[in-house]
Amino acid sequence: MLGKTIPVPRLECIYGDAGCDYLYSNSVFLKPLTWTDNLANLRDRITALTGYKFRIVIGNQYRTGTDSIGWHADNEPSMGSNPAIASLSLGGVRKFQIKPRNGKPTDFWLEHGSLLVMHPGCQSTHLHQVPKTNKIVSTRINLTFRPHTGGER
Ligand SMILES: O=C(O)CCC(=O)C(=O)O
Repeated sequence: MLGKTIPVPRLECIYGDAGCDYLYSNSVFLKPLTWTDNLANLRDRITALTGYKFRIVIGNQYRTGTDSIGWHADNEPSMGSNPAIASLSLGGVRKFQIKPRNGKPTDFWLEHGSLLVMHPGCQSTHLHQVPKTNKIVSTRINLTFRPHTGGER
């Protein structure tokens, strides 16, 4: 992380094609590990389902209800304009909220095995988050499969 440790309220990792480095919030730098067979298999199955190609996957682990991700759009330039993002949820159920930039949120309860697809354009018009909760929740893992414009093919 550019020589600095920046705490995020969840655990994070990245896998992907060589050279597809990822910088977000102008401060958190992630360097992809090589695709594992299982992750590459999931990537290819999701591409077959959606028609979208992916070059990186970011993993988030929400250990307890205190772990979260705040309102944001996934609009980092390294994904190109209007990225399609496919989000696979595993483990505990958490509330996912999405809202137009100046609008009211809609809630989804993302269950184990659910695949949420944010189609091109969504990141320009909408924000999303997984809020903290006081409820007892099981650990959840989320995998977001994303495009990338750089790196080696
Ligand atoms: O955990 C989720 O469902 C959302 C993850 C997310 O918004 C992100 O990785 O940018």
